[in-house]
Amino acid sequence: MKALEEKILRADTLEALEAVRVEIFGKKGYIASEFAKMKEIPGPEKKAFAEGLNRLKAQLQRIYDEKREALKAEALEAKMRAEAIDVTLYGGRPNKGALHPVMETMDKIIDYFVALNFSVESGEMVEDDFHNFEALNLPKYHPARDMQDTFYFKDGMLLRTHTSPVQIRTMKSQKPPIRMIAPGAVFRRDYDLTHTPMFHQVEGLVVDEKGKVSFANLKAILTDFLHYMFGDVDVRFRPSFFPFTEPSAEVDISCIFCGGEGCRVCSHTGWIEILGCGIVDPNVFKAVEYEDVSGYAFGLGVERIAMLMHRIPDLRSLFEGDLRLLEQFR
Ligand code: 2U9
Repeated sequence: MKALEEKILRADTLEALEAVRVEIFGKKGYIASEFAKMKEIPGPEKKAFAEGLNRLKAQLQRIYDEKREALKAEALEAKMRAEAIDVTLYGGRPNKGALHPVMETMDKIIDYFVALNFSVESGEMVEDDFHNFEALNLPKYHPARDMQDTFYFKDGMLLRTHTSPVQIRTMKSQKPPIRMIAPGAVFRRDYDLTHTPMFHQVEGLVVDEKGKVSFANLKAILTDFLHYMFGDVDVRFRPSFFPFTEPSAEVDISCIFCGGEGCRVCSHTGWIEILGCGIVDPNVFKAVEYEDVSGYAFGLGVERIAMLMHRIPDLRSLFEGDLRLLEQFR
């Protein structure tokens, strides 16, 4: 019997103990086979034999139960040791986010005009033909409406190609005078070093009684704005064309990289184009049924300005969500 007892005590894992249990207490185990011998025991001795066997079984069972409890406790102990967490260990600090350089630039632009009492208006990104094109003096068959440049939906709606529909809707819902900017995302089918299918614009519009708003006002405010954005730069207005303004101009600043000497960034011209502007075309006022007013408007691409301010060579890198780029703008 000592041998069986030893077997139980020597089991060093719950699995090993289970094997021993089957060997001793199982259907074909030692105890069962001993009871099977009963039928060969002569009648008078049966009782004593059975009693002895039951005693033995109870004794082994007790040793087994104790051993099992001990092994279970050991296994639990080991599991807890393996899974222990030292809550006092230093865990590092959570990564703090930061404004995306495009949003930071947009905020800086918005701040300037808010300080001058411009309202900040917004609208929908899905627009109709009237608000995105027709009302802006871009009639049917104008090349800017080309499928090549504009994302159209099947029902004729489109993704706005500029924020100008916001100005149209603002003029339709408010009376002059209007001093507003429209910052937001716009969409064009374009993808290369300096173009992405989605980018951000800030456009501005000032409308007042005829004669109260002049090209001189426009020149003054935009020159001051560009000094606010870029510091001590030269500013020049160059005649240009936009369907929604007449006359129109493009505005350049002296190159912030070479100071006007000429370098690769400014294509050796000494100047960098920064925004477009003009006096609102009378056809635009006709479309919104405004009479006896004059106004000026301007527009700029936010990514382009962010690229210049941060010397980012490829516009697409602003939209890849690569933390190695974004971490440089903390
Ligand atoms: C209304 C009337 C006039 C908005 C204007 C520009 C000139 C312009 C470009 C700058 C870079 C677009 O993002 S860009 O490619 N914009 O040059 N935008 S005038 O004129 C308006 C807008 C709305 C009702």
